[in-house]
Amino acid sequence: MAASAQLENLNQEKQLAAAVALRWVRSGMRVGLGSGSTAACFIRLLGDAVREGQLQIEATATSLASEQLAREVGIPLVEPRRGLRFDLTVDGADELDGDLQLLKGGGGALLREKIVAAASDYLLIIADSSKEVIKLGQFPLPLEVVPFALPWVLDAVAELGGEPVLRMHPHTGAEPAHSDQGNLLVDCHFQVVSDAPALAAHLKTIPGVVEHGLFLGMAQAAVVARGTSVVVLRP
Ligand code: ABF
Repeated sequence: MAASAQLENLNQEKQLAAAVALRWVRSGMRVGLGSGSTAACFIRLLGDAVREGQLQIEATATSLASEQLAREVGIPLVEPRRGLRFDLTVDGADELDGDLQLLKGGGGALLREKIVAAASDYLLIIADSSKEVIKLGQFPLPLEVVPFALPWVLDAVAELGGEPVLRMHPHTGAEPAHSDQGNLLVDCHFQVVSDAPALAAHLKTIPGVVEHGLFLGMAQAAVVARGTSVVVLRP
């Protein structure tokens, strides 16, 4: 299949997964808004429902990009505050395995995504069929890293066999990319993550690693579009 046709199919899958995920939303909910292109499909559809008066919700976004989109489509936003919890968070993923263990952060929003996911009663993942994997790790595992710590983090990840690569700005490629928090992003090429809980625990011990992209035991369900059909996966 031509690459353009394959890309079109994936975009249609993203739209389909986003449309099905909208069924989880009820008026009165506080909703966490994910990041990435699939989550953007959901945000646009949610904005339509809010503007048409079908849903009354409040939301918090997991990235400045998603926040801007939410404002554009008319979704009322709430700022983080003590005691704030989300009834539902809808977010994408780079990889998801059969146990709904996730690898996230390809878009660089992993820190806010994990913060909002941890404050959510229900995390629903939306994905196209390309995200389903047997084992996590073929997609490089992102880390958010404090700039001062970079050299030592690169050494520590290399010792783990993770082949660390500092993420460069996607358009210029001339300078490092930065997260919404102003930190650096390091992509770790493990190829296969054989023990995700152990790796997750180890990464958090490396000084200067703010967060990693393994989301383990956090998702309650995933809506995955496979062609023109949709499956709902649960751990
Ligand atoms: C986001 O979803 C990120 O964690 C991840 O990178 C992205 C997946 O990208 P897309 O939906 O654009 O395929 O939550």
